[in-house]
Amino acid sequence: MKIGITCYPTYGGSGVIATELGKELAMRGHEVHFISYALPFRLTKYVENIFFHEVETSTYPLFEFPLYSLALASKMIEVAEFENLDLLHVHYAIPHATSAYLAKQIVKDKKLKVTTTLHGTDITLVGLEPSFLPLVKFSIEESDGVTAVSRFLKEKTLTNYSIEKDITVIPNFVDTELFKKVSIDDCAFRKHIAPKGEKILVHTSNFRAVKRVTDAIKVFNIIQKEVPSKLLLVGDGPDRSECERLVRELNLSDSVKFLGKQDGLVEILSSSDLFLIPSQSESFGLAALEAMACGLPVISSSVGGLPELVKHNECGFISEIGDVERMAKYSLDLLTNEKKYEVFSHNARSRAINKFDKSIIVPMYEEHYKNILSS
Ligand code: GMT
Repeated sequence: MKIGITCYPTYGGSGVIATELGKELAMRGHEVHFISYALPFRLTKYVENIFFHEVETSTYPLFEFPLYSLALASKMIEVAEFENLDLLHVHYAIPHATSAYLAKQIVKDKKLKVTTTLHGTDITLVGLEPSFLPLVKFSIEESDGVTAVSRFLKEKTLTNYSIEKDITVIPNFVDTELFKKVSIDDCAFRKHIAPKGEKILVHTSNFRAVKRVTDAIKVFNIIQKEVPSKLLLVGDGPDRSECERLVRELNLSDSVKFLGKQDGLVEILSSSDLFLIPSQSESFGLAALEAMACGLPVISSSVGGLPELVKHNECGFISEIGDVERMAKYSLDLLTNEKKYEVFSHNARSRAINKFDKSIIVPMYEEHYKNILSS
């Protein structure tokens, strides 16, 4: 198949999934054309069968705001016609599904199909803004296929947008051959962070309000009073300053490390013991899946698609949003009980391999494409 993929190319789960999917599809012999304003950040090296088409927005003085959605639609038309695409697969509904709808109406060859993958805040937050809602609803309804990354997100979409549409649930996936614990025996990173053999907790996110990163710090504050430990905060975003303030206020500057955006996630996860994800809203929780693949039990809130990923009392623990006391209690339970920790760690990796490995999920997308193309 010849597939056009559009996603946000910067840090973020939807861009990661779109890029890894494109890479895997190319490995399986499909021709993949990424269409976006920048090279997706996980597309770091040349891969046969993958092509990148940059969307450029013109800067005419009259346009106070860049016309990205229209520039994207124009590029989609150009690529679809010139490369003879079978389908456009857009990740994150806003504005990609709308641009794709426009492109589909305009391309000369009317066989072009469009499928939209709903990822999270496109449905649960941004798309619900009254001014956006009708546009998002229309663009979803007009897509030839729609997928959602969890059962939770599917239900939310059907209810919140009063849509009667067949939505296929295709969960996030991970390459468990890549995301696996690397030997930490001689790991300089772990020694540097925890020279006295302290436990290491880790949280990775884009530091947006929905991630409740301050809760991760509050959970850690309780834990470190009982067990010598360190907290690694990976990523960056709007709430980082507030988090830094809280860390100073709680006198935790020596034990909480802000690492910023990082590429070497596998080494960081391999050096850590527990993953914290206390989100307010999380349609799936790709960051938690990557941690599980590296054998980290997960302490999470009970929102969105997280309970579909984290089996409570098997590969982690789930608590109510904001219940930092309980999250800390669960964390301490695992950090002070080696045998239990080993079982949870093993369960976490096994679940990632058996349910969410790329070899299981990518064929689901191929099947989805076949259904759309034959409809
Ligand atoms: O909403 C975000 O924070 C970003 C968004 C994205 O586009 O990167 O993340 C969403 O998509 C991921 C990939 O499908 C999911 O794993 C995340 O759970 C989801 N985030 C939220 O629902 C908050």
